[in-house]
Amino acid sequence: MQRDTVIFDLIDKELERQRKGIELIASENFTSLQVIQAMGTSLTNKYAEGYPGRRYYGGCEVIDQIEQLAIDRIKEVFNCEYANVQPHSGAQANAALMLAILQPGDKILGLDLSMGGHLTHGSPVNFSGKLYQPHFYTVKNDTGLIDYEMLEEKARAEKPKLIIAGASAYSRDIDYPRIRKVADEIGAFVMCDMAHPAGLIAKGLLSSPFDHCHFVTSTTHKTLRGPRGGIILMKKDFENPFGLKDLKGNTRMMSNLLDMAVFPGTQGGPLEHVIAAKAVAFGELLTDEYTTYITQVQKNAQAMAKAFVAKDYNIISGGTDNHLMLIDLRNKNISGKKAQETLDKAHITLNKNAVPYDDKSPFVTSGIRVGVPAVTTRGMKEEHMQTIVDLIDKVLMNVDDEAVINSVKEEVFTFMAQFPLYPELP
Ligand code: DSN
Repeated sequence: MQRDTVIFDLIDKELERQRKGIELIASENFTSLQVIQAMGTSLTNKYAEGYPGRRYYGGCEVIDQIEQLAIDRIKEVFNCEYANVQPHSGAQANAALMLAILQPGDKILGLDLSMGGHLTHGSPVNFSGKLYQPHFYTVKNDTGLIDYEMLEEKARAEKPKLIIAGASAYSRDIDYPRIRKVADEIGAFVMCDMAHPAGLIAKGLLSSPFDHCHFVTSTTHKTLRGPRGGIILMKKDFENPFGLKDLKGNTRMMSNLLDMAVFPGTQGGPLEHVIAAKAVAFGELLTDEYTTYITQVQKNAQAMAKAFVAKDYNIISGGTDNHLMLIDLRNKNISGKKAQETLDKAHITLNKNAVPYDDKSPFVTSGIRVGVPAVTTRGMKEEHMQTIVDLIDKVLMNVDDEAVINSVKEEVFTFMAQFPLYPELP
């Protein structure tokens, strides 16, 4: 077959874009080359519906070993009893989890999307807000911190079946014991969606949700630095409280309900080439090299936050405990949209983001979200964060000056040339 040069040329262009620019999207990262290599393999050819040792197709003896290694490694990373590595994404992981424990119309309580939450935590445009009855807690206007009093009040008033901890634009640690306490009081499950800070949790740099949440979900491609995908974890398996039994009359364990909710509940054939790449990344998580990396992520985020504050940028909550920060640009008279679009021209990539109590629409927004996992993978240290903030500031102070934006772009290219990305690739 003729090589598809059209697509491969575009793939080369995308790699070039990634190499030359400053990547600050908080949910992105650069995997190792071996993670990419595992994905581009013959494993994509294989159907393996089911789980290791209990598949619906023949020829799964190799696939079984790969998937089992992925399971074993991620269980070791988080010291937990149960892992399902098949969810195609974080959203799929959350969908399966909710399918396993909720009925349509059941109430759920999560952090409002406009306050830093996530679509799958009850947004009306998402399955979670359509199938279930969503209720929300917020962050406090004055501190930017989660309003735990409101969470407790809503929990007691609405008695949701599920309380969701976790966020996609929140820079502080989370008080899981406090959430569990009110959940126990009303008989609710607690899940943590740790998609963003998972890597920091893995290495003890943030509080662990595992002892306090019945379920933990995550993506695998953010701070965990694996391929795009999702996982569902439980520190301890337990008997399902719904009285569901298997064909032999034994009460099914939650692990069994979760497995069934992923397949056949919400997915078909697992992406075994991605699961192999997850296994590779999970192996990397167990190394000292990864611990050094993720520790540097936290240091870089703090250095960057300090540099922004020194230039009078308003960081929600005043700083960061994790890998990201949310910046309110209203004192700079620039919208999030304008900031994102102008920074893009200088090859500095980040996303516009609503800030708490935003008066602008989600398409415009008053803020930007900035994260350091990707630039830390490129090898940057605290001192480089100052350079990045200087470059961002230069663009944002000159949004209508093409000459300045172009000169920053050239500075970005020169700066990034020091930090090679996939030097083994052409
Ligand atoms: N889209 C992801 C993020 O950027 O945080 C969340 O799913």
